[in-house]
Amino acid sequence: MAIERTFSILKPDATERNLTGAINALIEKAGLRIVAQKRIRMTKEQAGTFYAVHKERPFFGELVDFMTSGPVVVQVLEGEGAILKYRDVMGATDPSKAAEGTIRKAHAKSIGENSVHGSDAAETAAIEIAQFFAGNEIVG
Ligand code: FUP
Repeated sequence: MAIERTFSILKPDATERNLTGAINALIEKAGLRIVAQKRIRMTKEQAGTFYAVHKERPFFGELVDFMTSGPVVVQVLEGEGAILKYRDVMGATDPSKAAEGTIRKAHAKSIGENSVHGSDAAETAAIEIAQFFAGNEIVG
């Protein structure tokens, strides 16, 4: 399996509860390397662009409001098969369906406030990383 990069967000429900370190520990324990990281406050425009694929869904407005309600930590993670590996470490979108040992099982509050985002494919990973990081901010 090839070395990949994926895009991660620690969402406002996680930063609010001071879980950045606890979640980063699970990421690193899984063998993923945090090769870029910054704490930002997302604008509504950034959140709308990021979740444009969900624009027509009933939860879109709430999702943008939530993602802009507090600080987030945006990250680039690197490792063998990083995209699928991080999806495994995150667990299911709905925390009541997430497996034991996953970030969402341990920390997510609900399907909306579910602590983390991770890219779902190589194409989206590249687009998402480029939305938040310049090339020289990523140090592998
Ligand atoms: P995931 O890839 O696991 O983050 O899940 P999706 O891309 O399906 O959903 C993106 C975000 O939309 C979720 F993290 C939270 C929000 N969402 C809801 O609020 N309600 C839903 O029913 C589905 C998703």
